[in-house]
Amino acid sequence: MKYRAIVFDLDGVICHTDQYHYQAWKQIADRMNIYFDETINHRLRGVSRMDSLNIILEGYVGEPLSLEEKEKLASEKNEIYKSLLLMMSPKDLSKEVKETLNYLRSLGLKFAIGSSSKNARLILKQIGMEDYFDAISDGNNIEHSKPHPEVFLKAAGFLKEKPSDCLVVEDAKAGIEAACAGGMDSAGIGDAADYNKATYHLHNFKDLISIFQ
Ligand code: B16
Ligand code: MG
Repeated sequence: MKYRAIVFDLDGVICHTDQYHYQAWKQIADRMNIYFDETINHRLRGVSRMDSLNIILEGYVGEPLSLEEKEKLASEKNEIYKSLLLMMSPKDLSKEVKETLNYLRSLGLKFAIGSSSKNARLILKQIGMEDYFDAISDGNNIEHSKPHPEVFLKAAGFLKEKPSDCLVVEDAKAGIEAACAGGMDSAGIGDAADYNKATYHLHNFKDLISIFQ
């Protein structure tokens, strides 16, 4: 087989939390009279919490905020976001994703999560996948977020595999760039499906299977 392991991004690949991120940031933005819509929300895909806040603050008219004020806003957003995540359940894991994962696992591939989110474990618990992956590399074990390769290199390390033996699956362009920077092949899906830096272009999650045939 071409690869020994797969490193999956979480949000936008295994499940979808964009709406919850949007609703939580929208409450913060509205309170501060900042214009925020779905298009701006789209730019937050795969981006860390603080970098997301900085993108939203591009629309802020007022005195520049201190780091302390920014941290307070990011943490308020996170509390709202976490309460929204409690609405997620195993129903948020699609049949297609579940069946594809089970098939790929039956081929003997190792699986890791490579997510920028500090809430990755909570999300996995909500969708009933907390014990499914062999390793979880997330926003809690990295210093640099995507497009830096750290989150994926750590995932490969946790699996005890060489980066070149791992395939990264990503929905964000920053994530595809992170894979390239780490010397890893990548499969782009969703927003990153047509990105020319991706090794493979997936229209559906189940298209992953064709890479292993
Ligand atoms: P948190 P991924 C990313 O997850 C999301 O796509 C991005 O929108 C979010 O800002 C980031 O996680 C940080 O999330 O605030 O929960 O730490 O796509 O890398 O799985
Ligand atoms: Mg993502």
